[in-house]
Amino acid sequence: MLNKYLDIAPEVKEALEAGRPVVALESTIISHGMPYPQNVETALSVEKIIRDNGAVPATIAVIGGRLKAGLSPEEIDYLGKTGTKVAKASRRDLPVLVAQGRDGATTVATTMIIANLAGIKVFATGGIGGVHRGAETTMDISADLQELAHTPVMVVCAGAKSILDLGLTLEYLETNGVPVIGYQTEELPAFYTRKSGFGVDYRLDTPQELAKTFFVKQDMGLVGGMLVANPIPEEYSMDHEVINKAIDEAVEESKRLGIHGKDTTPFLLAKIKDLTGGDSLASNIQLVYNNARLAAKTAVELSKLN
Ligand code: PSU
Ligand code: MN
Repeated sequence: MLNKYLDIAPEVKEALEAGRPVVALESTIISHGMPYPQNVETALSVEKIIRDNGAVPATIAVIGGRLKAGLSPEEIDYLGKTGTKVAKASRRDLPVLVAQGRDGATTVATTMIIANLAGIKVFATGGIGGVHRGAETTMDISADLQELAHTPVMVVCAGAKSILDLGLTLEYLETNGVPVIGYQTEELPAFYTRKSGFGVDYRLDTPQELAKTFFVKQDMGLVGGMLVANPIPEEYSMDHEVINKAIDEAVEESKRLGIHGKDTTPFLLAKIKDLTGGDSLASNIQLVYNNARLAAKTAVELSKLN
């Protein structure tokens, strides 16, 4: 597809034109979600995992005001090294960054927008944004949820962190017609742990079923995306008490300091990492790998249907 603001990397373009599987990856997780150099190492390993599972990776970002679908290792290194000095780019930030020729690390929302422009249907990440705890007064609801309502991209995540109000996040997705699918589970995973106490809408057990469901959704002309929640592998999941204590403390501190707006999620993620002495980072990396594998396999199945 042609868009004058979009650059598709040659390898990604070739794959898309030939109908071969491609998986989109976000860049906020690189610049704002993990420290350097683990962020760059993880981003490059994720790309390799996608290739090993039969798809072409397309890491997405805004660089010099251009929407990029597919980055070079040098560009990934730049985003990781520059870290939080790269603007976190959600939907509302895009026009300013493009008009001013600036860089942006794309959130789930913005990665979905650019993936869709490029014609990429499957996207792997760690966790999505959602309805924050206390949103009934702060109104802090991630733009990721609205994007899932409108933009036809399948997002494979490890559920949502309990920095969010998971119950309200599920209600919001239901109202907006977004299917929430548990991969081999009936329960919404809570990112660092496999269980949250909240059920998902449907359980599907194979990449084929995920691909078929998403294909049919689009074929029916139903707008919007689909959320696949893939639990962290047992051996990397964290102790419920340890992680929930760290999350509660992080949420308390963010309230005390009056953190708000786009700073909330990165603040909480960094605080949780400090409080768990880096254990949460190791789990975070493994669940992203796990999602990359599932997304690549699903993209392979989807390419057989399209
Ligand atoms: N949740 C995580 N890790 C992340 C994010 C969320 O567990 O890195 C990032 C994603 O890029 C997500 C964004 O799209 O934070 C949501 O930010 P906000 O809540 O400001 O919309
Ligand atoms: Mn927010």
